[in-house]
Amino acid sequence: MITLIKNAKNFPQRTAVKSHNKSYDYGDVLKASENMALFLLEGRKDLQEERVAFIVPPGFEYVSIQWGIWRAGGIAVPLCVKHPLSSISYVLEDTDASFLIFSKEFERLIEPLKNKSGIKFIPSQDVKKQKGILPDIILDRRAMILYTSGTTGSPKGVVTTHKNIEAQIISLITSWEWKKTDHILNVLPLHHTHGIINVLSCALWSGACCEFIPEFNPEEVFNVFNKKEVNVFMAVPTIYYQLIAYWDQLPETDQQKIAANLKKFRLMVSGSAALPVSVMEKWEQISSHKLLERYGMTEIGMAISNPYRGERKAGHIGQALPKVQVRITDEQNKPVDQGIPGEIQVKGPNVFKEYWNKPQATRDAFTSDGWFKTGDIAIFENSSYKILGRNSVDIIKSGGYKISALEIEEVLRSHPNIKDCGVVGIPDVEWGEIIAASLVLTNKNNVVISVQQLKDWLKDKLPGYKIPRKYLFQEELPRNVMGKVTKHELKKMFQI
Ligand code: MLC
Ligand code: AMP
Repeated sequence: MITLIKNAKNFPQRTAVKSHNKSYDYGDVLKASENMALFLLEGRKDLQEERVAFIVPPGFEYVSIQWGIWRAGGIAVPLCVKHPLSSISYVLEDTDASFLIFSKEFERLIEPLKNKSGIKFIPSQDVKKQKGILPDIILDRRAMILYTSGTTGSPKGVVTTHKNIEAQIISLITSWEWKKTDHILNVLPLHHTHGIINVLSCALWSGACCEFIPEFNPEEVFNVFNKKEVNVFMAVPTIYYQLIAYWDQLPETDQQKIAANLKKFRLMVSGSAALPVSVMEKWEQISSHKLLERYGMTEIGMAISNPYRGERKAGHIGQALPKVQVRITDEQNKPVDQGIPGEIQVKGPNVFKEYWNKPQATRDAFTSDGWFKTGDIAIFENSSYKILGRNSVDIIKSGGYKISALEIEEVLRSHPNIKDCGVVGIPDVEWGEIIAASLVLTNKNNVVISVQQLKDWLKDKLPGYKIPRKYLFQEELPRNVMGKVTKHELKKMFQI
């Protein structure tokens, strides 16, 4: 049986979830997820890994649906609540989803999809009490597909099995000493591993409480902290940056109240992007906590972490987590000596099964002896790993989101007045990187396009966080002798 479910049966009366001003215990989650599972099964024995996409706000409903899909033997495909229709449609088609479960907030958004054949549309409020028997799910089965951007155009579906997910959870529970008395606030999106595994699933595995607010907002976060229940917090560096900026402008009495509450936390973690040393230091001044920085990826969960007990080094990501093998290699996939930079490669039960329906991409992602190639460049020095960069300029990390420059270029090129374009990430202390686009326009009918018109045009083609924030209009793009756009040159042009 899926261990998350088995564990929950041990503490039915403990509070599992707080959302929308209500508390739900583990018994409530078990009941609601059982109803969901039986509703999906409609008398069948097992969903046999059918894909079930769902789009609901963060909270009790999300958890019940996710667990319900797992208990019915389906593959959970959580959708981003901020994605435009085109991105949602892409995921539904790519996964060949059999179901789309949606709450009423999304009814209008998904309306145009309803003519798609082969998908059953389920309003979440239609799921009622059911009776029946649930299948026994073996852990080798596929459990979830999360979408991640890569160096090849469109996002790829990362498939994890229940075994992968359990390995990812257990290594964090052990290393960060999760307890059933913990109470975490989840402000992260629930279509990515950080929010789903590190925050939600670790809490629920432990019998702890996971509290949700509808979306990240610094004032709301501090309001919740001031209720003095939350003792664990995890976020991307951009969120810490924005919390600091908000705290900075508060009256001194409010600042002191927040600082006193933060001091009592058990653990505060940063990850998904490099934590600037300035942010780490300022947060320590406010909260008296040295943030625990860790490193991970959708395909592997978490791999490397600073210690829970012991020295947390600024600018470093720490050591390999339990049961996760990590090595640094050269371009021939040969391990390098300590102190030499190279690619981080990872092996272990935490590593994903495959990219959905992309056997070649899956093969390309691994060495011949089974190590996953992360594409991140690091060095191991003074007993700790330190990230130095990435081996592709076409991957951008902004606000903790991984973004493919190529995907954005492809969309921009479909604009009737754009002849050519180059997209790059520009370093930024708040966002990690800011997306910047250089455009060569066609002179068709002497049309001039404004940045605002472009942003409006992009809005229904790309999620907000993939829309470039900086633009440069050029006669031509910088290219090397082979004719390839020189992205490093382009980056410099934005930084002048
Ligand atoms: C938003 N804005 C941006 C931006 N995103 N500006 C520059 N770059 C970006 N990427 C601007 C908007 O234009 C808007 O400005 C304002 O910020 C608010 O927009 P928003 O859409 O409301 O943003 P918000 O929801 O506040 O998003 C910020 C955020 C979000 C930090 C909360 O980016 C976020 O949730 N990030 C976490 C992503 C995550 O979970 N990644 C983990 C992946 S897993 P204006 O002027 O219009 O008001 C992984 C593995 C691992 O990486 O290791 O964990
Ligand atoms: P994603 O594909 O969204 O899961 O993003 C994974 C990527 O985030 C990794 O490949 C790294 O590039 C980056 N990342 C995660 N944690 C850190 C960190 N602590 N420091 C620097 N980069 C990080």
